[in-house]
Amino acid sequence: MRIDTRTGDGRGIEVRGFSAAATTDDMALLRQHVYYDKIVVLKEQSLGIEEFVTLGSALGKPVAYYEPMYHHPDSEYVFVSSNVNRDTGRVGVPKTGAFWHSDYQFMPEPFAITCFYPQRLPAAGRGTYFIDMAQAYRRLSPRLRDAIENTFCLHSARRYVKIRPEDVFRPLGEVLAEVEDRTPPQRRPTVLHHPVTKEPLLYVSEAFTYAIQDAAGTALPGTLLSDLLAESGQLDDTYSHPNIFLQPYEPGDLVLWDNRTLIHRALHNPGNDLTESYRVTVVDEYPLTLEEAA
Ligand code: 7UC
Ligand code: FE
Repeated sequence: MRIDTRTGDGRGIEVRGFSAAATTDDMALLRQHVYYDKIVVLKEQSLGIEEFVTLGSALGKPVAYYEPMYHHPDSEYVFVSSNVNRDTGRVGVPKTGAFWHSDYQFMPEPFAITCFYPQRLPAAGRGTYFIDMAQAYRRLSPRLRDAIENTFCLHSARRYVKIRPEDVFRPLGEVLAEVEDRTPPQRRPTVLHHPVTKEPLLYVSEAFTYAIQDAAGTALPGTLLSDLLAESGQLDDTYSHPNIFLQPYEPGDLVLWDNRTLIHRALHNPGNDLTESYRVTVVDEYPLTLEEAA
């Protein structure tokens, strides 16, 4: 295994010669790089479903996505984003994650690491935009940094939960009530501290964060949240904000990222080229944030 701090077009560090037979020392090293460098790209991989899940298991504990319609038929731990129609029917869900978010940010236990493995890349335009929220926090204006001290945010997936094929003809109100019941809002400090790097992170996303409160639970103005989204770069639809960077994909890339520190937004092909990707998400032995460890 060779770790290259030289980066390709994206910001991730590159690893060549990674093999599924990596030692536990290699895996521990890889995990440290995920936490400290935020993105690690394993080049030239050709893993089957089972090997991919095994890789995830070496980094943490894989979690099956709560909604089975995303699962790969051979493993519930593999989440499939795909617009491919096979003879045998569809697999996974098309155009997932095309909005700023962190995976499972709306759940009680968000993932520590996301392992993303494109299977079929369109001719042009498949990549992932990222924002490092530790950097976004450091770059906040002093006014905003002061204003969010000792505040909390509410997160919900409600705006992005996908309608399931079996829900067709159900009353929308009933479906919405079910979403609230299965995935109730989560309240978290607006600024978290990464349990490994100890860095302060701005923990808000355009897709999932919908309200900000003081410590007593009193609502703070919505403009405070929209200012946070704007300053961190999440309202820039031209993607030219200095906090945004694009990680492009080459065939064989398998990308690992720190899902606490980074938020991401899928860049899907503007046309309807066939595209498919797999992902395995894991939790680690640390709490989401240092505050929870205390
Ligand atoms: O279909 C999707 O875009 C899935 C999204 C609502 N959740 C992904 C996640 O892991 O949080
Ligand atoms: Fe995602």
